[in-house]
Amino acid sequence: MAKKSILQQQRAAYQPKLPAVLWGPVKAVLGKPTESVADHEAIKRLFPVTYGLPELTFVKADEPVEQPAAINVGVILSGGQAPGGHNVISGLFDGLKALNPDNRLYGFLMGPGGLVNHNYVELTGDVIDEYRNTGGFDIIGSGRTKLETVEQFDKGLEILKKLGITALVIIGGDDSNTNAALLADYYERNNTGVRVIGCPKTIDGDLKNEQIETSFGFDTATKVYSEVIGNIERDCNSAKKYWHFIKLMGRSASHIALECALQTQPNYCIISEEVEAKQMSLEQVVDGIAEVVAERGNRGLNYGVVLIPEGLIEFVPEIKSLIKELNEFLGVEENKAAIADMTPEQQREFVLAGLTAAALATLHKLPDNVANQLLLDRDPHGNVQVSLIETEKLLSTMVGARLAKMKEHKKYKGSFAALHHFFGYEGRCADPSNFDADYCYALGYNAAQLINCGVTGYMSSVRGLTKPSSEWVAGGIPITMMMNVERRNAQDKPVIRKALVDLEGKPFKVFASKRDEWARETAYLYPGPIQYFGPSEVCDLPSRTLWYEQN
Ligand code: FBP
Repeated sequence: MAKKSILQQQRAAYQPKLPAVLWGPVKAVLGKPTESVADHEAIKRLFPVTYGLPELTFVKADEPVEQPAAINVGVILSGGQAPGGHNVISGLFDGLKALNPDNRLYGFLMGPGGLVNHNYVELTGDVIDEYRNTGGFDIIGSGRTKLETVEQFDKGLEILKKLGITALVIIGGDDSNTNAALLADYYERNNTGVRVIGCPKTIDGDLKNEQIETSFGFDTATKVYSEVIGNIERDCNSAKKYWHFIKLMGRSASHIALECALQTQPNYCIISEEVEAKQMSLEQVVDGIAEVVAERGNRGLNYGVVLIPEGLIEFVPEIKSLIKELNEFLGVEENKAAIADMTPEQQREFVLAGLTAAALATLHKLPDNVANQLLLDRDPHGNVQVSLIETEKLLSTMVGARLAKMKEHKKYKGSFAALHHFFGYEGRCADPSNFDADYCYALGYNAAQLINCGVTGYMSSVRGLTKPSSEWVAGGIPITMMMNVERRNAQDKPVIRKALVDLEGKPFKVFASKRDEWARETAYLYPGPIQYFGPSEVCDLPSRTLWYEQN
């Protein structure tokens, strides 16, 4: 058994807080039939059995409840790690055992691939106890295998039948929950007797909507990044000689960058969604930063902090069109087959030959490493792997060149030295904050109740998250309700609509009202490390984003 740190030993004893409604037996209250967020007819066709299901809310059962027959349940962790995944599993385990001590839980290994390839382990009490309140997904591992073909569904069904599993919980982001919905509908319309429940996971914070207030992991990851950004700000304010360009994970949406800006008050923070809304070119983005650097430099302040969301490049309109064109081209089956056996150099030539003049012009403006990543690197869901693109270096180089020009024109007299950072992996496996520990445990415990109700195609939902946890509302949301049709890999696909930063929303408005002051002044805030022990106003603090959205 691995040795535990002193904090880990103390933290193992933490008992996550559950909503009061889940403290005993529950009764499901069903709402009205639902509709998808858009493309109703198309989504209905694709999900003939699970489309239109009602929202479900749990209330306390008013009569004694008989113990249900024992069942076996499977669980999968899908996609990028997010703090709190282990607590979803421990909540699910405890919820199942509370329903019937003979219930059993199996974990499929290394993501959805474990289901297809029949790799699994039984999760017993001893195993679960080792992982309570810890970060990481190492209890069963995670992976990005996309579950969407009938062959995969049938292969999965073989092992589910063999293990007597009648419910599967998929813990994942928007793409993984989309796959969970496909699987749910397929198993239901084929009368397999297997139900599927999703759980909202991703540090990116982009799996949220009117029903799902936040995805788990966002709170902890942003607290970790904000701690380190605060430390860098303090270093910066002490040495007074560097500009720090900090790229922050978060894939497409800028929720993480915005949250960290609200927590640390840097000199500059780019919000990709604003760049797109204002149709800004890369040069204009660079000009925005250079102006702040020059204004401070001219007052002798040759230091500062710039936050950059990792997905920025995809939101610059000309680059967005380029990526769209590339995705269409790379999504065509003949093109996929043609490049399969080519060397990287041949692939590059082949793709370049298929692009329009406008796309080629944009591509030629970019450094080779960025161009190559846009050209060929995609994850299994067809997304550009933005975490691999060094936007922070691209921007600081362009800012340096812009400042040199300003100096020639006597508009800048400071000095500019840049340092680069990328925070992403540093926060994805941190021990969950109290908020995430409680939220995740509740999501898992609640998933057990959804299974017990016999529903399928639902996402576990816990709401009212800025209130004390005892008042949280628990229930289930039909996954099809969050869906629309989007273009992916040259095909129209049903997907959960991604939540981008709302430029009319309060978190952005608060940021926008303060940023000029933060650019000029040195107004840094140092949030410090996540606190697990101490006063509730420090330990149970929700993210600023969630707070502003709800208050
Ligand atoms: P999910 O969407 O699966 O939660 O992953 C989030 C994320 O951390 C993104 O922020 C990042 O772009 C991506 O994963 C990195 O992927 P990988 O872990 O495969 O390098």
